Amino acid sequence: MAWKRPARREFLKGSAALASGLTVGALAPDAAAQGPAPAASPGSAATPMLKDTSELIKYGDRSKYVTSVRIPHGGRPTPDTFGLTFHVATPLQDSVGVVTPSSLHYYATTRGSFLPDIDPRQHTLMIHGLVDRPLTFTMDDLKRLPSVTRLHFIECAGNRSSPRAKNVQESHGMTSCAEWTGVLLSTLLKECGLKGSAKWFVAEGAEEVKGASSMPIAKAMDDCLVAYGMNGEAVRPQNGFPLRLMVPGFEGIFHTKWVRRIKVVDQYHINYNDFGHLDQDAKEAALGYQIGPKSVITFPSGSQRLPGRGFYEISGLAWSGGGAIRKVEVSTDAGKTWKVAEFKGTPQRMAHTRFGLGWNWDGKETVIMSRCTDELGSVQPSRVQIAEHFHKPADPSFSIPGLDNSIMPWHIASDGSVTNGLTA
Ligand SMILES: Nc1nc2c(c(=O)[nH]1)N[C@H]1C(S)=C(S)[C@@H](COP(=O)(O)O)O[C@H]1N2
Ligand SMILES: [Mo]
Repeated sequence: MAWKRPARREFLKGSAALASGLTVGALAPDAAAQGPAPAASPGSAATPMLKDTSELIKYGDRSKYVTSVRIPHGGRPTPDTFGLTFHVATPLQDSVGVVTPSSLHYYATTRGSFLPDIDPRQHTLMIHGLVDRPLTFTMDDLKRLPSVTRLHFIECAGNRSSPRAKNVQESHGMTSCAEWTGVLLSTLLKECGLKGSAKWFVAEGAEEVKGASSMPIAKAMDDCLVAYGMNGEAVRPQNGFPLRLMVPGFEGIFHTKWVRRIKVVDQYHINYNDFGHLDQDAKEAALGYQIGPKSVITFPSGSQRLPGRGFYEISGLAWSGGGAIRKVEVSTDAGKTWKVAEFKGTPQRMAHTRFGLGWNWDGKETVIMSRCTDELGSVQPSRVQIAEHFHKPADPSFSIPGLDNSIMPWHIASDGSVTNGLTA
């Protein structure tokens, strides 16, 4: 490597100057003093060594120093009256980049802690109803067809900027983003031949009732896929192994896991999942099912603590059911002024987009927040704007009906502790 590693102190000075021309705060000298010693060369006596066991050779594990874990989602009592856990939330506060590792992807539970345990050699997907040729595909059949690989988020409708949430895992942990590989549903439907009367489709998972939803056929022909791959390997059992439906940008509940049957119909069919989705006009329904535009700051966020004033890169995620994210703005003065954040990588359609903004914290109490705009020009609203829309601007107990894509503020106290900005 030609690049020579600068001393840590110089590096911090350099980056802060680059970012904003501001002086390095009180943090930098401390950090320089406490910074890690230069890494010893591998194999030297100073470095503890991990034994490369056959398990590690076969399927690697993360470092024992990395302890980030999923938690049962707190939106409902867990376990509930029936002993069941609702959903399991991903630790967004520790996330970097845009891909959620499969082991940390949030998931919807089904029948408590029981999961369909499906032998892929036995699994089939049947497509029937208003088609010329009903067809049944085995997993091998599906893997012979042209595939697509796309980055997409999934988000449960229960994800909300709740004043009760202590941190971003509790408020927004029911969204994740993965690289999904599979076959476009339009490829399969063209194979079957759609009849002219086809207007809706119903997807059903292995549990027969839960997971069944009615969706407009136009969405099926646009960008839905049946996915067998997730982040470079098979979809995990918790996320629908061996096959799950992806309905990019629609509420999580439509992304039928363990999908085994798709019926093409001429009208809306009510299903177990459709409480709250009673719109029978396909165009209205499609809009109503779409998530966002939505964004949240993941660092600094609730339960974290800034060690002192000085330079920080504020980091977060933005996503929308309406397409790609076009702009993210960040406020570090409780919404008085906004700065345009930088994208880390190219925003993808219906995928998490990582943003960052360099910030020099002066050590004073403040509130930080982000808001995004998607490719349709829709802008993420504040809670107050949504309350105004429902004619309840001054009601402190106002809770947002339906999907909540409101701005999430984080309060930073002068001691650096970060808490929910809706309650502070
Ligand atoms: N078959 C089936 N599919 C399902 C569900 C289910 O209970 N059964 N839950 C849905 C809900 S409520 C959500 S939010 C998403 C979550 O997808 P994930 O578990 O892969 O994160 O799956 C959806 N698909
Ligand atoms: Mo969900």
